[in-house]
Amino acid sequence: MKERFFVRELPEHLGQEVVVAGWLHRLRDLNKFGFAILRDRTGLVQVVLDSTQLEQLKGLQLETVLKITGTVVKKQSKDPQAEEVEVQAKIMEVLSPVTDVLPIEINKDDVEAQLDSILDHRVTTLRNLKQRAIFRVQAALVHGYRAYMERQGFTEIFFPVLAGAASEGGAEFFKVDYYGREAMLTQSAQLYKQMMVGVYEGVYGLSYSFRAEKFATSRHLTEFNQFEFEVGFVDGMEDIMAYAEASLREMLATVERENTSELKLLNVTLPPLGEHFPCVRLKEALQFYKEGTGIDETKEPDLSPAAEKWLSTVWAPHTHGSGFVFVTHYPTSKRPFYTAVDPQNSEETLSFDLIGFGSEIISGGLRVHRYDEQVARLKAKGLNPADFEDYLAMHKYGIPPEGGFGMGLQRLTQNILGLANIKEATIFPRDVQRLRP
Ligand code: AMO
Repeated sequence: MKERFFVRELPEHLGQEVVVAGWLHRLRDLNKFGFAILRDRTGLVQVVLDSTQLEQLKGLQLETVLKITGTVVKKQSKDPQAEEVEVQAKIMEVLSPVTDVLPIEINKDDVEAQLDSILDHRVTTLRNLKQRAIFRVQAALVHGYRAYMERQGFTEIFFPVLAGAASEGGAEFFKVDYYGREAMLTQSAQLYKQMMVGVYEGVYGLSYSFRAEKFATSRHLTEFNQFEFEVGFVDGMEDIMAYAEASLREMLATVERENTSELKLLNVTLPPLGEHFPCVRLKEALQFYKEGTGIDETKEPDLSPAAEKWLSTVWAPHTHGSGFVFVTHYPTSKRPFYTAVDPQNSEETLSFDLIGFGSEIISGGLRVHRYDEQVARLKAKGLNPADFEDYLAMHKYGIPPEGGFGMGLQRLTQNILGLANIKEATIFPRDVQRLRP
């Protein structure tokens, strides 16, 4: 629509005739005249309608799509959600009449319904201003990530989703019948991003990851995205953690820059970053947790959700002014076959998680880059090296010492916006029960 103006631009056009177009968000019919609140992708504006225009809307429901030609004037009656100006309508065109009442109201501050109903009606509930703001923030995270990685001179890669071997081990994968052969949906882009280190040295991309999780939790999806990263010629795990921290800082700065109005609408203050993210070994982290809370999980091979929460929302902010903490040296038994083992202690790996504002958002580490060692590690994990022939080709024909990380897109969005359930941070979530819309 060539001549269209966006709601956000209207204050600059006071006194002018403009064309605005959008959805009928609210309507107040006062008989002789009325107020329509029109919503476009930039905001809400009040449109003053005369009785003929109100007549045109008879029998039509909210969300009817309208095109209005009118004059921008200073606003008389105040709607706190709308702009300073309003439009005095001259001509109103109904572009798409809606005759059915919306299943769930979307024009209040919040959508007042259970999460499952909100998700069932995602097509319309996402039109609510707060709901749609979540995914503007998510998009800005992607912009920030890409900008950071491009500046480092790394190459963006698009990874396959159908694969012949599982990367993360365990039983959490979906099988697919592929012309009579068994294939699976990738659990991550792990194997592919590593292979590409042998070509481009540094690669990144946004992957689709599938996990056949057995239970629905507030932090797990069966389909999600990861910011993937892998780089060669590193001196150690610390190099990779530095990339993780720097990229995350840029992503959050991008959100602050691009999403001022969304953050305000969602009433969100981003987590404090501190000067640098603290870094502790798993054993130390569990010890701190015990000392801080009296809960003894020091024998555990991993952090519990409660420990992750305490570390990132209590311990790290108080000791380092940061909502983020790196936890390193996870047990060899708990990390996948590609993870490098600590030469000082074969029970531990050179791997890390970044816990950020409530729970784990990044997993990464140094990888095994020598052929013989990788074959031995596969065998030790009970896997058959023959199933990993393509993967092992990169080791056989030379890759440098390397490592990388994966950062969950939806998990990160959930945590920084303080959303109770990861599904709120997923545009069309898939979980144990949900496969629609
Ligand atoms: P991992 O399995 O820890 O590591 O996943 C990395 C990050 O992805 C997110 N995540 C999830 N988000 C939603 N639902 C899930 N079921 C889910 N599982 C994981 C989390 C997590 O930190 N290949 C390695 C990464 C690497 O070492 O490069 C991997 O997949 O934010």
